[in-house]
Amino acid sequence: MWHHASAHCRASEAGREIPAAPATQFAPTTRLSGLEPFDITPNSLFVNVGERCNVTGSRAFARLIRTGAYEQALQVARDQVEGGAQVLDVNMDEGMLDSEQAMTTFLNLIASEPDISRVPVMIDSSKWSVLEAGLKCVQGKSIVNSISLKEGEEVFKERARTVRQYGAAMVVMAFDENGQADSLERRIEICQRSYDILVNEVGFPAEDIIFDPNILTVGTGMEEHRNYALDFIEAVRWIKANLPGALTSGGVSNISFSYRGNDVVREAMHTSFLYHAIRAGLDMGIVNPSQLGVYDEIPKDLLELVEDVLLNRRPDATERLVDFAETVKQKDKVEVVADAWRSLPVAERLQHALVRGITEFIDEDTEEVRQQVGRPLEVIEGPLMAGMNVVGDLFGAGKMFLPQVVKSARVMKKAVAYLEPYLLADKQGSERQTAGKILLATVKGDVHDIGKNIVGVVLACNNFDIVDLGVMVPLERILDEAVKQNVDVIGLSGLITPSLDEMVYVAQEMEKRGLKTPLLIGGATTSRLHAAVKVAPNYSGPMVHVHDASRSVGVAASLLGSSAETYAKTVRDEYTALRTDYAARQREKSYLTIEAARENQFKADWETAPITKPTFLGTKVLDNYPLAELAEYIDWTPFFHTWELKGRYPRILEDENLGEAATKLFADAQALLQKVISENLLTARAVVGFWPANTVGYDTIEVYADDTREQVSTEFFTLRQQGEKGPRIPNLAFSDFLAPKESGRQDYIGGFAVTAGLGIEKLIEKFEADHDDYSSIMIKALADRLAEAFAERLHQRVREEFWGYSADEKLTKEELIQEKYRGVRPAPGYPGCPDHTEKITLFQLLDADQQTGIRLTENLAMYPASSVSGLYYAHPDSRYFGLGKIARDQVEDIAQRKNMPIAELERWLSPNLNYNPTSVPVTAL
Ligand code: B12
Repeated sequence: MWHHASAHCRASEAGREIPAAPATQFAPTTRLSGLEPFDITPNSLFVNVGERCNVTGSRAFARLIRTGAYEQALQVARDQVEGGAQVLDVNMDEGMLDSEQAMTTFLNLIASEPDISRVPVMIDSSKWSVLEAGLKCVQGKSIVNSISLKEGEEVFKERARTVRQYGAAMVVMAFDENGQADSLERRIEICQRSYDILVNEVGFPAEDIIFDPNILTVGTGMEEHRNYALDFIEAVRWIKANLPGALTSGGVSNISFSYRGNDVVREAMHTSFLYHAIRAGLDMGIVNPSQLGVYDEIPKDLLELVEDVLLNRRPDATERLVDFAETVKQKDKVEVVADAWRSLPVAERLQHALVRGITEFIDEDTEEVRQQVGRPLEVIEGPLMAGMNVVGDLFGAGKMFLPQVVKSARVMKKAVAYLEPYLLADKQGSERQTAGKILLATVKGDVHDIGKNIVGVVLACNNFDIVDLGVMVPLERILDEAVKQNVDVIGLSGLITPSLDEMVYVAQEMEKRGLKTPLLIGGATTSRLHAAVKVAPNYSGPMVHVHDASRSVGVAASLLGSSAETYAKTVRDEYTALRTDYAARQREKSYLTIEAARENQFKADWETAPITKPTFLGTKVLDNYPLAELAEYIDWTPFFHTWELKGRYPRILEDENLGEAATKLFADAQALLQKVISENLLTARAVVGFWPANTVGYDTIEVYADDTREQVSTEFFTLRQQGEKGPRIPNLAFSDFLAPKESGRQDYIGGFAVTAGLGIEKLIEKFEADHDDYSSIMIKALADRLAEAFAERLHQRVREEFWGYSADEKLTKEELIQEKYRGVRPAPGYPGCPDHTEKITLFQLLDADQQTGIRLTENLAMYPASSVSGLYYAHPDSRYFGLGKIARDQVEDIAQRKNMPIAELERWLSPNLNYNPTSVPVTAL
């Protein structure tokens, strides 16, 4: 605790009263802090409070906040701190804003920028709720600005106590039940009364009270305003003499409001006013440092006119200053750029901007280099690439993390975009020396591209030239483009299992066309094993599976480097060994026949099993689902994984190594998420349904048209584990969790499809047009999180409300994420139900395409990408499991029940087959 010097202590020991020790006398010190402590003593110099993070005082700042441009808003804060602000005033009072939220968001963002949050914050609002919202997020000891007697003594005391509880100092305005003090007498009366209540009744430390005796505007032409400046100055003098320990402050720019638009006059007024007020004892003030000059440097004629007004020295002072104001030309004031790095040589500035991901000055710096070096290409190959090499090295050495690298890439892209017209105009050609040209594509039928895009950015940062063909790219197009653009490497990406085969087809076609281009395989479902077993035998050229973005650079460089051949051969040998080993292990594994597996099914006690009838049968659509509600259900851990920051949220924010990068990333995510929520930039929509259903013949689920159960409307086919199990371990299928028809129990199954990605294209387009991969990846990652959160929230509502079998379930968000509830929602494609084709039945039942706008691609991925669909089982023992491999007898059996050619089903299930289907075009195993 920072406090408290004069507290006296009363200990009671064995019932004996110890007399209070006499209060020690200290010179009162006001101790504030951001990340660093900040003391104000009677000997301290005037304290500057930066005023520009104020939506009421700065139109530019208001616009940044309204449009969610928090990154630039942070720059405003940073500029002030770097320009010498010792405290940062933050004010979000604007009718169009959700001020509590804006305050919270901005303060949280500041907290993750140590170069800003090192100084204390002044939380500034006329609304108590906003002040409290602010108090909840600031670190260190802040200042609340302000409370007053306006709403009476009780409210005043209560708020003061709350401020005290939060351990903050506070500004007290000279305002009471009768209004704002506008004369010296009223100022004195209110400040004295406030002080007495605070110090004597509330026990508020005097040195934490900062009086603001109202700086009001002079030079308005109104007689009664003429003494305002003097009254303020005299009030300060009185407070310092009569209210021991208390500090004084004020909003300085108010004084000159009538001269808005004339910075020369305003600057002189602020400078002179402060000069006099500080001499009277003013401790701090909310100021714009760029509107402050040096008292002695104010031209004498101007100073005289200004002081005539401020000190109320002549009746015609205002008119004389107005006349003069019209004659002074605006001084050409160059915006003072506070950041020290701006004075470095331009190449170093570029490097600084690249490493730090600062886009603000990139155009002007790029232009400066261009003028110096002449040729635009040399700008890229010289200082820009030099900067990016530093980024690449830092990333490689683990000193920079993926989100920072993606931000660096954004700076680079903007610089290159700036140079684009010059490159085109440069007649001597602008073919850049790169490390190689790499084509990237998400294969046909797959919609996910976050992973691929990240890889693209990381490779581009390392001077590879990227040709990105996007998502759902048919193999013909991939290969035609590869040839046409003469690429050095082809990289394929995929999220779902059907994409694995798609990649095999690409490899086969490359072989057929006689290509020798190195092939990279990546994406969530791919693996070294898949590459070794399925891809390698189909392609004689170099081929490598790449686990993640950080490894992509090393692999690409090896494939194109001087020892490329040796490298490719090493990988090929490795894959051959892997394949042989895999085949041997497969032979060792024992599988049951499907009949035996069924015999060993999970047997629930269907006589006693609780079954609840859903509150409705058929479907229900939830359109335009409130995003703010979904945001609360986000599981953030996978979000960090997306950005290759591996760790659990929230602990990751404190992690010694990753903490700083994670905190920054999280702040950026929060800012964008708030913008998405407040401007409704994404639409979330879901359809949920329940149907009467029973299991028949172990693995088929009959869905009935209505509760008479006379007509079967459709069937789901579940897959059963066939690997041999230990004693009393069942061979599971999801159908085990639904009452068999012969049990006589009438059971129900549920289904859902949710998306949070409607409307995302527009946003992505905008970000990409702005060369902003960082935000483009960010919005996709957020939409994915919202989709998953939607699935979680909907499942909760299903249990509690729509199906209602756990009507009084009360779980915390953590318990939800840990799935401590009854029932499961397996999604086709997940390990227990890898058959994506069941999605077709599900979509028909839900009429999902029509009801939600989610479309299925030819490989049964859902578009928009941020979508999830699945079934609901309610049995208390229902659980998730992995299917493992299955044998041909089961595949034949289902193919027959599904009425699907066996070869087709084998294609869909290929990663799960324990045999080598002749129909799958894989040449060797
Ligand atoms: C997050 C997630 C989701 C999110 C978002 C998906 C996304 N952004 O990719 C949501 C909730 C939307 C989702 C939905 C679904 N998912 Co999902 N999902 C995942 C999860 C947990 C993480 C994937 C991820 O985002 N990783 C982060 C990104 C950055 O990594 P990445 O894409 O893998 O990319 C990295 C590397 O792979 C590599 N890389 C990627 N591409 C390339 C290309 C090249 C050339 C190179 C060199 C490298 C490279 O570098 C990247 C960066 O490091 C995985 C499980 C897992 N742990 O992988 C399941 C997983 C991918 N999902 C799965 C499934 C089944 C689905 C659904 C079909 C479920 C359903 N029925 O609703 C849907 C399909 C969605 C659709 N649109 O069709 C399965 C897929 C397996 C299968 N049988 O198909 C997985 C594997 C889960 C599982 N164990 O079953 N999913």
